[in-house]
Amino acid sequence: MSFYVTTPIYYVNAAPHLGHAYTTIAADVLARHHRQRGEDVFFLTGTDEHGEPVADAARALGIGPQELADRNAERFKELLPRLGASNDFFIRTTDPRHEAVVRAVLGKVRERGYVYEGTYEGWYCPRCADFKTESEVAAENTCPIHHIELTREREQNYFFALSAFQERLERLYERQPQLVAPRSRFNEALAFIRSGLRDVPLTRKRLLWGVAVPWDSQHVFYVWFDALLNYYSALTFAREEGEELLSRMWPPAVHLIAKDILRFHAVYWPALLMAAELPLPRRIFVHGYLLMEGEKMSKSLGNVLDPNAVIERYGADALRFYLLREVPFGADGSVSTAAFETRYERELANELGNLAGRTLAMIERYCDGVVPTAQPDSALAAEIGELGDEVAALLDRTDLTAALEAIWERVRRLNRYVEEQAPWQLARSGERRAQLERALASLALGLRCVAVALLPYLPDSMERLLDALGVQERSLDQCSFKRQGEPLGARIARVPALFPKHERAL
Ligand code: ME8
Repeated sequence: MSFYVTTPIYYVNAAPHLGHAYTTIAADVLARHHRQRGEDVFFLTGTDEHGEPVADAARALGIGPQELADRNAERFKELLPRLGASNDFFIRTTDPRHEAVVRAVLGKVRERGYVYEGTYEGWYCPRCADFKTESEVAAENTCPIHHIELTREREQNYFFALSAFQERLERLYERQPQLVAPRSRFNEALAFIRSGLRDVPLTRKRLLWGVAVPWDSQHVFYVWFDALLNYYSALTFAREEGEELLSRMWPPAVHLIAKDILRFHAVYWPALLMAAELPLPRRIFVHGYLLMEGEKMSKSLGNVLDPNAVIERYGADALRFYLLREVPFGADGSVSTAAFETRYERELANELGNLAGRTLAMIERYCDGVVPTAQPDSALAAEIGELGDEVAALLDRTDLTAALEAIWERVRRLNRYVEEQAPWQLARSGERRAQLERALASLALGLRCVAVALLPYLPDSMERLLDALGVQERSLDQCSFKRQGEPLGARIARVPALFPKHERAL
């Protein structure tokens, strides 16, 4: 079973911000979870380096576009280990190997009769690198996303015959109701298709920062066609020669995107793949926007929270947890430093951190640091249940927030169990030794279940916790309470607080 997951490739017109980190973290959670299921996983991210957004930003800085791309691609790359991202490759669209694939695939699309020459006229946003339909144009001819004035563009272009795919796309949406999620986005994309597709420019003449069109040296490919093909091209060169990534990984299991680029992924992309006779992605999941002060947080609007500040003070795990816990995955949601600090303190430090700290400390104190091999509590076993299956089912629906909530319910349950059992009281009387051992064995098992399920979300801290607990296995099977074995009988190690409290605010 293969699982190929992608993020959008980010524009290098500016440095990465929290919005980019968000998609990357979500993709990483899915990649890590599927690895725990023993699947063959490939996780791709990278940078989109051509087109007007990049050329304009470079011009404003007085440098060349390649120089800007090199500078900012490095910043996107550097952010990945800081986020704890376990991507298998990082693609840059100025890589000549990518450019060659773009030329080959789009050349094939032309050979198959889906490219023709014509004149285009319409409203264009240089930040979106996108033509707006009449209904999308905001008041006074502005872009609804960037609030800048749109320009009226008229040019001689090569066109992609998107309209030829109208019926095939409608049929695809009928056949594959899971293609786009959440449902509201599926409906939105389908409504766009049903409203009647028009052909779209495939190349641009004025703009010279792009992949040269092989059949006409006056043109470069429109950046979106170049960009979308990254998902395919990467697999042709991301690994050593002889490794068959394409046949192993294609088609993608899930593309993660935000709603700003829905139309490109849910309409143009399947049409392009059909035109090139390539299998289609299984799923496109559209998450919402992180909002700060009620606006989409974006580099061009300037209201940006630097993920680096959070990571430096609290670590990547805290940022990962906060974003996926605070904002229901698929919906828009506000983020703030105050809400971050509250959740960190309440949930990571007081709930999970204390559960782990107390469990380890009690095993140390009452059992000389060895997890008792007692028969665990069957009532608790029923409540922890098949956590791994539950999480897997929710993540198969790309519901990262619900999966985290399902795990968190167990964290809370285990904390209540500590209070109910009050092992410190049981320890006072020798007669209740069996009950004490059962309680501590149950807590250690329960902690193993939640820590393994949380590994994709909190890879660094849960790795440390599982090591301390004496658990070697990391597979999802370890989230079943019924499965005994590790860490019963293991010698535990004490670790410093997983989520230390901080005096200073962000
Ligand atoms: O669109 N909240 O690049 P981009 C949540 N190069 N996610 C956000 C966000 C926010 N406030 N801001 C950005 C492009 N994102 C193209 C993509 S793909 C073939 C080409 C995330 O740098 C989200 O994933 O503008 C969004 O779709 C993406 O960054 C846009 O990144």
